[in-house]
Amino acid sequence: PSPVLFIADLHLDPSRPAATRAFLRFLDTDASSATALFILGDLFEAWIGDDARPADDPVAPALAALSARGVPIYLMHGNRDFLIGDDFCHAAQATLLTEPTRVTIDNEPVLLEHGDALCTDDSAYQAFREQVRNRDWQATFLAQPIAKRIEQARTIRQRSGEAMAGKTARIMDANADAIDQRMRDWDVQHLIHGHTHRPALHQLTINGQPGTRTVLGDWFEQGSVLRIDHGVSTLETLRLER
Ligand code: OKV
Ligand code: MN
Repeated sequence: PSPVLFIADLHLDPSRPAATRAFLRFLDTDASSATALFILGDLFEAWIGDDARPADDPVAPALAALSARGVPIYLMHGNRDFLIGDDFCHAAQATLLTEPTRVTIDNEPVLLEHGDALCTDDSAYQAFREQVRNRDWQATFLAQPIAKRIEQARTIRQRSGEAMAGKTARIMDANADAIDQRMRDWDVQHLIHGHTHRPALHQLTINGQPGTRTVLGDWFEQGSVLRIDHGVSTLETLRLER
């Protein structure tokens, strides 16, 4: 059924209220007439645990309101909000998807993921990812008092900033072999992901057959929404008002 909407990399944060405002407006307008909404990671700029969610957070209630209007919401972790848990998903009335997830849209199998796992040229980042996506690391992190978590998050951010500074755009992009491998492994001709902040509709050949890789954009200067309507993909931009 159509239209299905996909977004990623909103990086919502109190420091950029325009993005949150645009997102809330999007939920009340475009998303309200969708068949489903998929959020493919990095909804939030940072997430240090569901128990640290601000009491006045407008996002979970707005998602729950959309869900109550009959639009199913599917949420995937990104590299910044991988600590989103069951409490948040319950508050948002969203279903957490594991990565990657294979869905059928307009009769076509499509693979969904955040996209950071495809950036295999960045081995330092992949080592970090392995560490923080580990159950024990997460349990240890979440067992700390919130003040300690904030402190550790600051250290992680600082380290990542330093590590990123010396990296080229190519190292941080999705690797063509990783894409090919993933699509073959999951037997799909279509892949949708975010993370690289390079919105595009790519045509490619997988297993000798035509395929597509759709990359969602971020919500920094404008919003980015993928609409699939009767098998036709459109990457739309949304204005962010000041
Ligand atoms: C990118 C690299 C991190 C290298 C985590 C709270 C948490 C922020 C975070 C922000 C930065 C990861 C998650 C990133 C590259 C690193 C580390 C090393 C070598 C928390 C707030 F989990 F503690 F709650 N971060 N990112 N590194 O941008 O993906 O490249 S990151
Ligand atoms: Mn990301």
